[in-house]
Amino acid sequence: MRKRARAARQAVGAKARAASPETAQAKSAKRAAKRQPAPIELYYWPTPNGWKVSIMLEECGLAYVVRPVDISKGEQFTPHFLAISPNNRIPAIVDPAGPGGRPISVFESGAILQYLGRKTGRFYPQDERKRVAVEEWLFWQVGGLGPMAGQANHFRRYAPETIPYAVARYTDEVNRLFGVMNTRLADREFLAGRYSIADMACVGWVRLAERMGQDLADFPQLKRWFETIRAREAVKRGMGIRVEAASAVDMHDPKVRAVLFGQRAR
Ligand SMILES: N[C@@H](CCC(=O)N[C@@H](CS)C(=O)NCC(=O)O)C(=O)O
Repeated sequence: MRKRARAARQAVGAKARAASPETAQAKSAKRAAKRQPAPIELYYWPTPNGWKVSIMLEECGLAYVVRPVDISKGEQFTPHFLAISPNNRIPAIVDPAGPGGRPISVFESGAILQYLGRKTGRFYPQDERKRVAVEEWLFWQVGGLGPMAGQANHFRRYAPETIPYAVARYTDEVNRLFGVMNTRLADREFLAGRYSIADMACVGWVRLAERMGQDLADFPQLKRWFETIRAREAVKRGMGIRVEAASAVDMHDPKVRAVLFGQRAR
């Protein structure tokens, strides 16, 4: 008799469990979690270098989580971050599903863009001629536009005293580089023909043209290119990632300046 009652209770319990919507949801969430690869970790701060990678992740529809690195507080020097990015610079990524299914970390924005391009087969053509064109403009950005624009920004906005020679030197150089892009874009829609990681690398720097003393009205082809790219939904999302602490950074604060400027070998 007792046996029968226990069996009946068990049957009711099993039925209740099967019917419970929470249990079904939990089960399907577990199944989905198993199917979905773990997200890529993006070590990020909202700057033109950070945007390159957030744009690419958005363009490719890859799952990712943002790990803010507050470079104004020195978080780029933590052992954890240096193990991923030994140059103490953002951006960097950790892809848990790297080659061979094992995690991989990548630093340097250009290397990250190439890695994600190879991983997804998107925005980085396999055809050798097309790939060379993308690489030419990608390296042009990481070796030229980025550093020159960075120095122009520094001497125009952050130097403790105005050094006219340095201001003119870097402002002119950015002007020259914008001119190179403008000419390149006269007979093609994007830098390497089709929209690619080379365009993603450049767009954040063009967005901040004014800070580098440039007026996009002087570069009509570049302006057209910029407006086309900026209108893309993925680009809006990628450049729109907010980090609360970043908007509160005061570049005149001596503590912030001590972290960011005058860095020497450690
Ligand atoms: N060549 C590097 C440059 C990256 C870079 O300069 N990142 C800046 C932010 S835009 C940074 O992390 N600065 C931290 C610091 O100066 O300590 C790349 O392309 O990834």
